[in-house]
Amino acid sequence: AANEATQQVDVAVVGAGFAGLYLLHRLRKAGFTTVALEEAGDVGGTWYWNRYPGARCDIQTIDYSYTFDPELETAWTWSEKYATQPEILRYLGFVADRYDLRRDIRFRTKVTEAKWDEAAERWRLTTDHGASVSCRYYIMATGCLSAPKPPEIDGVKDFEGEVYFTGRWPHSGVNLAGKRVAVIGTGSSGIQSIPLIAEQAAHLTVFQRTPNFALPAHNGPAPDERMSLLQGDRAAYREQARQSMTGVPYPQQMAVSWQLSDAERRLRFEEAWGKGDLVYILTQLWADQGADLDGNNIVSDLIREKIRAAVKDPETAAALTPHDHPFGAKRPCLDTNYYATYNRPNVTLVNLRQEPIKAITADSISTDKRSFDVDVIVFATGFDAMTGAIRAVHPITGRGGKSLSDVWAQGPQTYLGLTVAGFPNFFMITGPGSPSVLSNMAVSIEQHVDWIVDRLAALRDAGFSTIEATDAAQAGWGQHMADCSMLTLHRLANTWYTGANVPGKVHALMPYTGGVGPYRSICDEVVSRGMLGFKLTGAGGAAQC
Ligand code: NA7
Repeated sequence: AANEATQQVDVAVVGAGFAGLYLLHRLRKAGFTTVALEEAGDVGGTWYWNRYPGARCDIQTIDYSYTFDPELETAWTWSEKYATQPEILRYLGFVADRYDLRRDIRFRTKVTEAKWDEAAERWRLTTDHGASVSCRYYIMATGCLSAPKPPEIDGVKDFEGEVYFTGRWPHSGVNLAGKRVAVIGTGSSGIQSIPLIAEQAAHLTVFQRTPNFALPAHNGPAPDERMSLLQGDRAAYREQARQSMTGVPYPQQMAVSWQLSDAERRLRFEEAWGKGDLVYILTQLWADQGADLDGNNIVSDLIREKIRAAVKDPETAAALTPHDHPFGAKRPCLDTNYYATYNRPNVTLVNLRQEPIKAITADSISTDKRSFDVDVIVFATGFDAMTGAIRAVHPITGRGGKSLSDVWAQGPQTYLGLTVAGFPNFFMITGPGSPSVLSNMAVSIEQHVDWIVDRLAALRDAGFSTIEATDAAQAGWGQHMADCSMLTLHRLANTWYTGANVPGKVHALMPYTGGVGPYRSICDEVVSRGMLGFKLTGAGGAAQC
């Protein structure tokens, strides 16, 4: 039974990042009462937490922006091609103020449990404050890279120096001047922060397990050609992004690698390298680069050449050169001076493939060959991606007392990445099974939010009170996911896309690899075919589609 502390709303949203903010805005406009529950002290999600030196978005900011309100688009001007974390956080704060969203957000409030009440047809969310929320619909907007992974290295607790996680960087900042610093991890967070840490620290030792492909960001003003495309016809530019494979408006390449001469391929590659654009180099060289190993090897080799040219010491260059995965199968990084940083006299690279970490003591990190005295350890060791933040609400109990953790014991199962069979009126934004992390998140978030809010409004207007994916639809989506995954190279790398970075996590390629535009068409088709794959109940009748 509801107690006095229970807040009653139509829709509860968990998270006040890029997704949660837009959800609040849309839900309100659609006439739903709503509250967002946010663990952080303010809006921003990823951009609230990840304050490490050098943190930036590596999708161009003209593309990594809300598009739902043309007036908002012109009210905000980005200062750079790739904005820094503080600027993106200011943007999200600006959006929260402009649409007066903070009044419906409860900050410093963590959702600890969620339970579907079958009789009342409502979700009940418990928070760490003890107060609970009763809602008709429960939406997780908790992000894909928001649950930091524990360091998993023996002796971390014995270390008596300073310890930082890039994903939980202190808001007061960190002074590394004159200190001996260790960075563990060379994904995007490591690659962005290492050059800046090296400038401050007395000495920086980088502990690398797997080298990553990184491309120069060439940051600066937004490129004229992209700006004039956007400003020339904003609506068309945004529409092309929505229909594209990645959420950034680039055309599908038609030429395959073997149709091009060596000289033509090199020309295309050099042009792409000069642009400093991850999506461009991932999609615009030749059509087979992301789907076929032969086409991929050509670009991988060209990047390896660049790494060797940038790093003076051949042994260090060799250690920094990826050979274990196709380019793009693991999330590549954008960098500013990353490889050149290893030419500095105060930087040492430790290749953990050759000398694994044996122990961390009170003041050192030792491998089986050497010991390094350090004052500070920075863990840039990544996240329990895509499912970590969802499963952090535990248990999420659906129909018949089933818990989401049990249902996902063999890997996440969803319908469209948006819903789970057995969990009525429960939705996820950029959940496993959606394009999410293989796309420009801004475009995917808007598509998910629009689809969900439009459906909730339509169901309400038709008199339905519950919506739930059918088992058959969910199994079908799983099969389609598996089929699509055979068409790209993502399955060939051990990454956070597959869960391989978290010990014990089930190995399954979590994002949908079929592309943003095709995914949108499928979601729209589900609607035009009478909510295909969903069971609806309520006073409006019962429908099994
Ligand atoms: P990532 O990309 O998951 O990178 C984490 C890095 O930390 C990666 O190099 C890992 O090596 C390394 N790692 C993780 N655990 C360990 C242990 N125990 N020992 C040594 N090294 C370890 O996370 P990021 O935060 O950099 O980036 C996440 C995403 O944010 C990024 O892709 C963009 O989409 C934005 P591994 O490769 O697993 O061998």
